[in-house]
Order: sequence, then structure tokens, then C-alpha cells
Amino acid sequence: MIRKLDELVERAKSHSKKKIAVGAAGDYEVLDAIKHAMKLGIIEPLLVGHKPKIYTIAEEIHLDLEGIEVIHVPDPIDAAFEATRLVREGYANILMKGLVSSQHLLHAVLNKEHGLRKGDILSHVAIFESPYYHKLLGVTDAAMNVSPTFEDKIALIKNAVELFHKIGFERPKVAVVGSVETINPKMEATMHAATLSMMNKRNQIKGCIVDGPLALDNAVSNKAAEIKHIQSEVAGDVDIVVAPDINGANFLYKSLNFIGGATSAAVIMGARVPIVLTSRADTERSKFLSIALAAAME
Ligand code: COD
Repeated sequence: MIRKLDELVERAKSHSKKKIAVGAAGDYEVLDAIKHAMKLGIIEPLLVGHKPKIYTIAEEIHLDLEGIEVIHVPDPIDAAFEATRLVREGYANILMKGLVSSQHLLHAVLNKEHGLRKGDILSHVAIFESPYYHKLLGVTDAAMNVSPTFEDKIALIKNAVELFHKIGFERPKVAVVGSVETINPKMEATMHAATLSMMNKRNQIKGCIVDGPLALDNAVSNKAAEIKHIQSEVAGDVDIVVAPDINGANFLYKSLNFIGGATSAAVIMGARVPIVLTSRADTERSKFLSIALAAAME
């Protein structure tokens, strides 16, 4: 089982090279991450955006674009649509966001005619390596579904579990978290968590072990679980945290990365292909690891 994000890179290297279409590719960190992944033979890019800008940045960062297809679409929103269309047409098997807002790229992806929907809910899954946790930690959904309904949460679990299966986890442990580990009818997230947990026990949610409600402390710490007398296969050893909504997940995402010493990789799951949707504030390493995560999936 993978325990470090670097192992994703090794996994991606062992697969055949993937083609990645980047929408609005004229961005330093994005092109730097692409350069890094190209050097390791993980990907071959298809760059869509403002061509002169892409070439200027490439020269500055010593990215050799010889033999690389660069398509001139100067407007970032149009470039996001064009990159998405190219993926849909089969010219690439990963989509990546460049210098365009997440919402614009997501609109292109969700477009009924030209987008990348398969019919399911799309959702964001981030994977963290933290110096304070003994394994990788998945978090969903920090970037796409604002207020997931109960049904949405079933899809969020399915997407995150699918990602974990695709990187070699047989039966990931899923914690549906809230502020408390007990059911409180005034806290809808705890009601959702308990029902999702029971659906898993009754085999309505498969391929994983789901428990909830759990609070974050007892999901990641055995000691915290013991103090509360929680008996659970998931407590203290969680692989995937399902947050109540985008606010909870996003706070966790940013806390881990900015003050928790963690490193992360993230993708959007549930579309026809994995989508790399890092935010502007993410480091080059995080962008590179997200490309590696998308390329590491079987
Ligand atoms: N999966 C599948 N289909 C979806 C999803 C989804 N997650 N979300 C919306 N759709 C479909 C709807 O069923 C509908 O058919 C169509 O898309 C439009 O739906 P709306 O009107 O609810 O969606 P929009 O266009 O207003 O916005 C969709 C976004 C994904 C852009 C929106 O949910 C959003 O803004 N999410 C947060 C993005 C963000 O700011 N992330 C940055 C945080 S770091």
C-alpha cells in the first residue's frame, strides 16, 4: 500500500505515458509542473492557451517545447473549453486547469454537449502526506460540491473510493466526519454519516469500510478514539475523510497544507478522465504530484 506521495510518482512511471491537455497553459507553476512530469516520462502535454505567452514562459523555465503541440487560444475561458473538447474527442486522457478560474474550467467540464460528464456526480479528492499521520489521508470535497446532499455524499464516497482502488488500496477506510461522533438530529451531517455507515454495513456502499459520525480527532487518532470509547475499524486509521460540506473540507485542505506541514495531490473524479484542478496558491510540487496522481491511476 502506498504510504508516501512520492510512491505515486513511481507508480505513474511504471505505466505508459499519459497525454494531458492543459487549458490556459500560460502559467509559470503549471508549466514548471508539466516540465517536471515530462522529465520523468510520466506525461506528454497538449498545451492550449496564449501561444506567445506559453513560449515566453517555456523559454524562461527551460522547458523544451520541441515536438509538443501548442494550440493558440488566447482567451482563458475559450482555452478551457477547447482543452476539454480535445479530451472529449480522445486527444488526451487527463485534463488540467491552467490560468483560468476553477469555475470556468468546471463549467466547460459540466457542459452537457461538449463536456466530460459520465452521468455521475463529479467531485474533488485530495490526498495528503502529513508528518503527523502514519499514512496518506484523503479528503473530499474541498473544491467542487458546495453543499452536498445525502445522495451526493454517496457519490462522493464512490468517487474517492474509486480513486483509492485505482492507486492500489483494496478496501479504504472512510470516515464521514462532523463536529461530534454522536448522532445529533440538529446536526444534519451526523444523520447523513450514520445512514451512510449503515448503508455500507448493508452492502449498499461497497469496496470500502465506512464509519460515522466521527469527529476528525477520533478519525485520525487512536488515542482520541479510546478516550471516547469508540470501537471502530476506521477510527484512528482513516484513509478518506468525507467532510460535511465544501467549507469543512476546504478548511482542512488549507490547514493541512499551510500550517500543518503537509503536501498534497488532488484530482476531480467522476468525469470521463481525471481532472487536475489545483488552485493558484498550491505549490509547484503539489501541482506536479497532482499530475502524478492522475497518471498513477490504473
Ligand atoms: N457533478 C455533476 N454535475 C454537476 C455538478 C457535479 N458536481 N455540479 C453541477 N452539476 C450539473 C448540474 O446538475 C446542472 O446540470 C449543471 O451542472 C449546472 O449546475 P449548477 O447550476 O448547480 O452549477 P453552476 O454552473 O452554478 O456551478 C457548478 C460549479 C461546479 C461551478 C459550482 O458547484 C461551484 O461553483 N463549485 C465551487 C467551485 C469553486 O469555487 N471551487 C474553488 C474552491 S477552492
